[in-house]
Amino acid sequence: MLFTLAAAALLAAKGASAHGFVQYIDADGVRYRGYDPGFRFQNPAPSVPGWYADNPDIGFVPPQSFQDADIICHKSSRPGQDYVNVRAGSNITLTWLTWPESHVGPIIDYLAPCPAGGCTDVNKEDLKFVKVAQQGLKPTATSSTDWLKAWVVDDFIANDFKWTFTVPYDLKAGEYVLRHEIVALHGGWDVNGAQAYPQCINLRVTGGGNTEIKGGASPTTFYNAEDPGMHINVYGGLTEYPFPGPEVWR
Ligand SMILES: *[C@@H]1O[C@H](CO)[C@@H](O)[C@H](O)[C@H]1NC(C)=O
Ligand SMILES: [Cu+2]
Repeated sequence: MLFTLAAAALLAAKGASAHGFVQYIDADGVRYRGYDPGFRFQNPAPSVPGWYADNPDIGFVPPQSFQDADIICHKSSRPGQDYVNVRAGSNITLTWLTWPESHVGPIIDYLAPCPAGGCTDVNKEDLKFVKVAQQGLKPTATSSTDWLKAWVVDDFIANDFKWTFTVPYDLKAGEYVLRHEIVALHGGWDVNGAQAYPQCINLRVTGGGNTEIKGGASPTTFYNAEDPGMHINVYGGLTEYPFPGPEVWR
């Protein structure tokens, strides 16, 4: 009974806000689960590579929290207790539950190496991420493109909420945290209107080369409410987008 009520409440929240989280991760032919906010009603909760977040409303991290630990891997996050096994150079497909079409903005991927003990009990504040990939406006966007069609989020929705991340082919084998994030900018005309949806996933990378990730930083240093890529009006025929956060690694 309790489970049923709680699950129904969560479903209602999902329907009302229709935001998303990464539900599935596919890598080298194996499907893994992300952290589903509904796992809070399961005892024991499934052990998954996706990081726990206190996110029952499937919401976002606001600019007021951009310098707080919540921006690292979403609200009150804790490490995932499993890994996605993936070969260096492989594609990982991240499938979100859903995504609202109005929530245009960049889709960004970061990687941080975990210490010798792996990622499952890492202190998130110690993780140093580099930006590995970012996409925002479609290359075809012009000043007359409808704002809903100008962003890669439109392709992501058309592709059933799937996004591909390619593990660098020469990345040294080991354990990493993938920080995959969509920043929704439909409210970005207002200074605290941007919405960050970070999702963290533990990876165990095999094969690979000798390239180590160096020079990363904590996500608490990445963004400010006033960044031109955060405080931005997306309704005005944009042809260029100033990405927030660090430069893409190498
Ligand atoms: C990996 O994804 C990229 C970008 O989506 C694509 O160009 C490439 O063909 C994919 N590689 C494989 C092996 O599927
Ligand atoms: Cu929203």
